[in-house]
Amino acid sequence: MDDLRDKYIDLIANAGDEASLEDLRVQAVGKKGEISLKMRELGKMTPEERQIMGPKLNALKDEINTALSAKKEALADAALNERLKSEWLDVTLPARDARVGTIHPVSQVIEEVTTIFADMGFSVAEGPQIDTDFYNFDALNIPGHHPARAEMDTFYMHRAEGDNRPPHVLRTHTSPVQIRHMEKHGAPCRIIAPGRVYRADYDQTHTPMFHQVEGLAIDKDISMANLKWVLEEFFAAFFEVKGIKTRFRASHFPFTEPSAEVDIQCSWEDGQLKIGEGDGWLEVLGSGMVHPKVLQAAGVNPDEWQGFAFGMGIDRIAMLKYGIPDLRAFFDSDLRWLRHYGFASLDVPTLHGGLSR
Ligand code: 2NM
Repeated sequence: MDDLRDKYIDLIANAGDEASLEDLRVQAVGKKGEISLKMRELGKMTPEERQIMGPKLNALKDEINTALSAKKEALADAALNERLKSEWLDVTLPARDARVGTIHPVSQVIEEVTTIFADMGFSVAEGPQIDTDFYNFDALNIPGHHPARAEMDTFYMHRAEGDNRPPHVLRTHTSPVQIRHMEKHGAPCRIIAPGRVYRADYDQTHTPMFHQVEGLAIDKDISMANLKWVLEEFFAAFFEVKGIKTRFRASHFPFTEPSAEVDIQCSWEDGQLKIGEGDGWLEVLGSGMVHPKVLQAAGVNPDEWQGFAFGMGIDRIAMLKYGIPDLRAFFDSDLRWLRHYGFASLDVPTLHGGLSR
């Protein structure tokens, strides 16, 4: 009995985990364990022997059971301590660098342009990026045979055979927004239409999707003089140079008559472009008096109303203002580029605070 005791007490003390401890329990005090077998032998003993051996065996069984549960508890404690060690977390460690997103230069410039024109009483109009060829072309005095349609590198939407709806295109300019606005709200009006436009063209200076802002002012006595004032006011505010000069050159667009291309004053020294000074010129905008046929197509009586319109590329004026060299990088979603040229999200442009800081 002493051997049995020493054997199990020793084995229990050296058990490495709960599984081997359970094996030991079965081996010692389980139904067919060594102690149980010994207890069964009690039946073959004389009453005198049984009186001695019975309590001894029971005491041994108790002792082993006690050792088993003490060891089980010790093993569980050790396992918990191991886990706590490996799952330990220093909550006082500094957090990872906050990776804050930035506002894309195009979004920033749209906000700036909107702010400047809002101050002159213009509101923002929006419309679909997929539109019919009527709104994109016909209403703008660009009929089917007109070379401007071919020049536009238009993306046409696929049409299934038997589809009799009018052809749809990705808008090549935001002018259809202005047509829809006049149709719906009539005259007078003062709106700008910023947004995405599409032309099948891709090289150093062209991307198949780019951004445009067009403006439209219709009233009873609007003239080119109003156009010139509004544009000079805009350029002075946008490029943050007082008294910036503009140059109007006669041009031609189907949707305006007369038409003018507008340059802004600039200097180009030691490879440095400076806007609003010097005697160089940079073309930035197309404009003119809205063609009577365009007003007519939009349901505005040209005998009663007239107005000016203009259009310019947002991506291009963003490049000029913020010194961004490559247009194509605008749409690469390169995080390094976005962090470098992007704007803080709370740096909202205001006229009094300076449009950009
Ligand atoms: C330009 C140049 C000149 C223009 C015309 C119109 C509309 F819809 F009112 F007729 N919106 N924008 C316009 C005029 C656009 O972009 C170079």
